[in-house]
Amino acid sequence: MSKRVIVTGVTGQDGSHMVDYLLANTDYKIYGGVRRLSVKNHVNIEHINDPRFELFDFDLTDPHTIQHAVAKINPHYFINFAAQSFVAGSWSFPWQTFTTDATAVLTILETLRQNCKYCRFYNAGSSEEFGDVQYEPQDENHPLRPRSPYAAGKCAARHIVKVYRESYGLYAVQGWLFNHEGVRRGEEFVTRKITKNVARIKNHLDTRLSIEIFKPIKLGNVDAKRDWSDAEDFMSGVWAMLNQDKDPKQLQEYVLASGETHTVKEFLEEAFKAAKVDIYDKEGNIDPKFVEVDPKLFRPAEVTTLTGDPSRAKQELGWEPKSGFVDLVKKMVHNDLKDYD
Ligand code: NAP
Ligand code: G4F
Repeated sequence: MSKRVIVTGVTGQDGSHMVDYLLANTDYKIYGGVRRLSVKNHVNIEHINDPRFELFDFDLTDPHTIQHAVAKINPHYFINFAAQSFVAGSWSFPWQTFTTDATAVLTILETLRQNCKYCRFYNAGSSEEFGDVQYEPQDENHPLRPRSPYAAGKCAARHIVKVYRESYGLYAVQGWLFNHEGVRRGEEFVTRKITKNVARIKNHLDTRLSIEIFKPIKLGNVDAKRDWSDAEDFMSGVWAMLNQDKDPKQLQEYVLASGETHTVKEFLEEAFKAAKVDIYDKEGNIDPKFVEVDPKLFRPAEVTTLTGDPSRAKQELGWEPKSGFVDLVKKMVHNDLKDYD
């Protein structure tokens, strides 16, 4: 009989890509956890029409849904991509963020320990855990120095995952994934916010009188640096972390990243270039009619720079990202331009 995999967060970016990856690369049955919302948002999984994929009711804030799912499905793998994933929002909803990103992970671990001890568990860790970074690039030995309620929640989850691995021999790991983006990225994250707005401005310039005023893109800290990759490339790395041929107590957790860092401003410039929109004035500066810096979008505490060192994942898992920064920006811009075809 084929194995059973629970994937949570399937309406989001990573969960939906993981379902695609597993359907293409295994013959396993995939159970996707979805919560009830007043407006259904299944756009990222609408394309899937496969009897090996089934949805179930799941909410990280309701322990009964976790216990019920594990009892009913008896999974071989549990991949937890569900979370309050927006760093900026974690200052507005700190309790909800900590409950979903940390306490719920403990609920999953304890449910697996009591009922399904041989299930392999992956929790979605983040480069945000490194936060106020001490050296570049960050590798698996970098200390945890969180700067937001979101990052503190992910650090707490990391500690409890380790405790369950070491105390009970559970196969439980949490990778450090650096920023990964794509055409399913939520519109509040900076990359998608930029590509959506670049497409809007390009359409405006192509279809209306050039003297007509359009709204600029409003951004916060454009000097922040991130290590951006294509989300689709990360799925095989996560799956490899879940399939290490090791005793649980010897398991390794890995950094997945490109090893390259760019400012938000560089992403912005590359995006306008991909749309063939000239944003510079005669002095070579970005014309403020295209971009405005809004102090309201600055965070109470910022992670100013992140660069990952993926060399251990390359050596030990044979994993490396396939596409680069410019290809990622082009892919996202060209996808958002299609809204205006
Ligand atoms: P995302 O697009 O925001 O997806 C988050 C998913 O979690 C959505 O499906 C959301 O469901 C679900 N969710 C939120 N609260 C829930 C709850 N209470 N119960 C059940 N489901 C809930 O995030 P992503 O970019 O795919 O990220 C996936 C995971 O990786 C997250 O844990 C994130 O923190 C982590 N991560 C992401 C990155 C990155 O660059 N993308 C990097 C490092 C770590 P709804 O659709 O119902 O809201
Ligand atoms: O796109 P962001 O909101 O992503 P952030 O905060 O790096 O978090 C993402 O990556 C983490 C991994 O490192 C994940 F754990 C997390 O779940 C999420 O996927 O912001 C990126 C940078 C920040 O420095 C932010 O201050 O862009 C800066 N920024 C500048 N203007 C903006 C904006 N961010 C957003 N969202 N919106 C702006 O207008």
